[in-house]
Amino acid sequence: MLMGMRRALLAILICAACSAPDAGVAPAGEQQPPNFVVILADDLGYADVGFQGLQDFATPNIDRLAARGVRFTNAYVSHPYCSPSRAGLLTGRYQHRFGHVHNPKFRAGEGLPLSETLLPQALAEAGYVSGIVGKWHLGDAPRFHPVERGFDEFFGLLGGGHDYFKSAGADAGEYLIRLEAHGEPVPVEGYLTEQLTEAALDFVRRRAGHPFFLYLSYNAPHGPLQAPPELLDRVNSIGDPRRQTYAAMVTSLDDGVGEVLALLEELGISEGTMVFFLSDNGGPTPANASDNTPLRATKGTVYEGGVRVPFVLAWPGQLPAGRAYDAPVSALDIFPTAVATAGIETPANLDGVNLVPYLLGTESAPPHEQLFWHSDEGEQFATRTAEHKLVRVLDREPELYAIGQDISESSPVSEDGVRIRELSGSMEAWHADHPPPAWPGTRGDRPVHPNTAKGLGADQAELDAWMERRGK
Ligand SMILES: [Ca+2]
Repeated sequence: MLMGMRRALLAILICAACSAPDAGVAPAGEQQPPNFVVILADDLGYADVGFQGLQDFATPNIDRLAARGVRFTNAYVSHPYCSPSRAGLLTGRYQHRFGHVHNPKFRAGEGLPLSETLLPQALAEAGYVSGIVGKWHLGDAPRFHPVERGFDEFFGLLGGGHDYFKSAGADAGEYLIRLEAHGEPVPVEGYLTEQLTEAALDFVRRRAGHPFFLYLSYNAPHGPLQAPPELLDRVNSIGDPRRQTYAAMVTSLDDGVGEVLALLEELGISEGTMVFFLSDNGGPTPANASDNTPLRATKGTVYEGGVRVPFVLAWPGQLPAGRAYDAPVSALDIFPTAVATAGIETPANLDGVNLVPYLLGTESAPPHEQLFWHSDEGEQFATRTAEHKLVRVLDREPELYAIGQDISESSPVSEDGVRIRELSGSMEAWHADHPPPAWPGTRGDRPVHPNTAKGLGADQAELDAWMERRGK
């Protein structure tokens, strides 16, 4: 086992040293780089998987994935809501760097700026075939379509959510429009989460044998709260009907994870497939009856309940199994982890890092000294180091937490003015050269950031005045 792991690692290291465009496709007889499967839940609560302490229903399949991989106990996404978080995940870059700081409005011509390279585009250099099944939410105009952004196949929904039981014609709204399957409109048939699982299994069956990347982007358990009777029956011990429906939705997602894992096993490619599982943001607890315990607040905020997520990385036979990794990591790390493992030269402009050396112990320092968040719609900034987290919300005093001990952000240590100034300064430096939003947000009455109004033209005095107005 250990020797096998060493041999495989050697092959990866050799591969990682190559930069030829086809370096990832190994000749016959050599170690083939792994497939990548990213399973993304939508609006899943922090406490709503078994390995995070879930009590009132079960997620045996997601837990099985955690047991065969590494569970990150300080894992974050780069934004507290859907589209910007996905933009960060698929580019490996803080989405603020390219103005993707709002959800794109449906049929408004807004989407992930074409300046950016997405993970499937990078993996194509090493011969990977990529498919997305599920929610896109990175622009519904033709130029932003997944197949224009590096994916070879798309089955799913272009918008930010969907009815789980029905669809309507081409003129229908975002949540009722027909799905798209390989370029053709198709209706929702049965229960959408199960339909997406079937499409994912179909992709794997067709593509196995060649290096592939599957982005399985479930829209569950994002609203609307809908589940069929047979799923509701499986969680009928839950008294609250909204929580029961949510539990049924997560149960279907968990079933899907189990079916994907079973197929990888059936095809004999479990050990040749790196599987990531995470949520795109924290639970919007009032909206979908999710549970973020013990975190503070919800989706949409830069408190932990908005940005800290369940996150697993499994690569059986290569990475440790059943382990926890405690240093802060980010969804931004998925891109560089995948491209480095595929043997592709990692672009220099990424904010994420390849996690594999950290998980193998060949790198002992933490992957990130500091992480940052800025949610313009809520006028919020946050940053965290291993020890501290600073939260700045418009018109409120800055809040400093000893986040290593105070995961619930319950007791500010605001007397530490020096540390607040240090972290505020680094946050402002991080934000200073970000471009204005690539399109407007939906909040009409918010104060306008100087860079929003002037492009990159705001000078330091204006930025200082802006920060002053936000409240020290
Ligand atoms: Ca979401």
